[in-house]
Amino acid sequence: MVTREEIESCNKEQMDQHQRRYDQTVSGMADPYELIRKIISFQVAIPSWALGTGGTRFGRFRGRGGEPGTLGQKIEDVGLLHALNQSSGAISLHIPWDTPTDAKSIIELAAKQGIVFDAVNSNTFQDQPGQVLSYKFGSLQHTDRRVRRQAIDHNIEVIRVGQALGSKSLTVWLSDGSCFPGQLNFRKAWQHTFEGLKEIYSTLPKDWKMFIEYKAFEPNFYSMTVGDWGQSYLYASKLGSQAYTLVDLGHHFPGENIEQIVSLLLMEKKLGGFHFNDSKYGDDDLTVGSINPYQLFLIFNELVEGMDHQAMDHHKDMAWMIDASHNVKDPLEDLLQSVEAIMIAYAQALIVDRKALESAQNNNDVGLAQEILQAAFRTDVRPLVAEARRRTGAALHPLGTFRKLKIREKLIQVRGSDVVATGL
Ligand code: RM4
Ligand code: MN
Ligand code: MN
Repeated sequence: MVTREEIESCNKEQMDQHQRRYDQTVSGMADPYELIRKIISFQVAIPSWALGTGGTRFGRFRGRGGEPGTLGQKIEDVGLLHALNQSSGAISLHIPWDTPTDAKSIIELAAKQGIVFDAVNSNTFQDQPGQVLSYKFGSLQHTDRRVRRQAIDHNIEVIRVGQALGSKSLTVWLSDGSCFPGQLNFRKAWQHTFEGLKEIYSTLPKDWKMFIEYKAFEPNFYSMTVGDWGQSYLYASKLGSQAYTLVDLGHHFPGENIEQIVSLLLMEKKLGGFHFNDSKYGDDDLTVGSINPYQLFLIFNELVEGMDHQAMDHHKDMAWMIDASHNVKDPLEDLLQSVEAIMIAYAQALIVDRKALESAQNNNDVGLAQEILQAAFRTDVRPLVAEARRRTGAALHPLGTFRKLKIREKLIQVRGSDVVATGL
């Protein structure tokens, strides 16, 4: 669908302008090559459910078409993104939305595109056709032990699916909770959930991690059984060293200090995974960096600081994923924008003058500390990120190249305009 030559020829047209901007950006930087090296190795997984047009509880509008109708086509889509940016070399599957029927051929297809399998995600927040018992009143928290059993078995099955693909982690996001006061005994709900997680955890292969994702509200609106980082941390720390908290940016109340949460979880070695998106009022899974890029930068600032403090590998020691839903934009364009926003915030965090910041903090020089952070945030690092892409054979401008090469039009030609991808 897109070749290296096509990308290169688009790059060629933009090369003069790029070179000028790049020279200017790196002129004052001590070691731009080290920055470029880090940017190149940073990879963000794409969730299998984000490749189609999403909807809201008020319905779903048609997308432009050409959406992936099969898991194979979803992998092709991630391959397209990866060809354009060389930064999204992984896919995260949601089971049962994207259960592979033939693991071997799926692995081969992914390998051809340079794609690996990131965390597998279980789904006990919906009833599936033919499912025996309903999750209407929760899954692992349920008052009926048979429903709990069904949810535990599903998670164990998801681990098995992931093992066949080479995944190394399971993400458990539970929608369990209650909609009205009095509906739930909080303590029993917590204990049931913990018992279930414990059983799932006990089947985890030794080289796997388990991520407990929290969410402040929705679909339950009065209480969530894994509602905040404190609850997630409690489960994860009681479970053991293979269990971690997963932070999804959209799962907080407006105004929450997510960067502080990140910092403390890293301190406790309990931050395992990350779901990127943006939101203004609640979890609306908007394009990363579209509403509050400064917050994204502040979060990355803590991530880099905390990971460096523990000598963690920025890429390998954390599961990075986009978790978004696209109601009005082309999903592939939206994902390209999200990855770009992540790489920009990451690069900005890398150029924070850490020594100067530490000394400003020690001297309680509040004004200077702010200046230092904002100096990094206000640096236009886009040419640096573009250069990292160029060096790996990707596009200087992924979105522009996607449009120029008419990739969506080609997908519509091949797949038609009526296919609807599984997912949200
Ligand atoms: C949830 C949560 C999970 C995601 C589902 C689709 O809000 O963010 O990570 O798998 O949505
Ligand atoms: Mn999520
Ligand atoms: Mn979410």
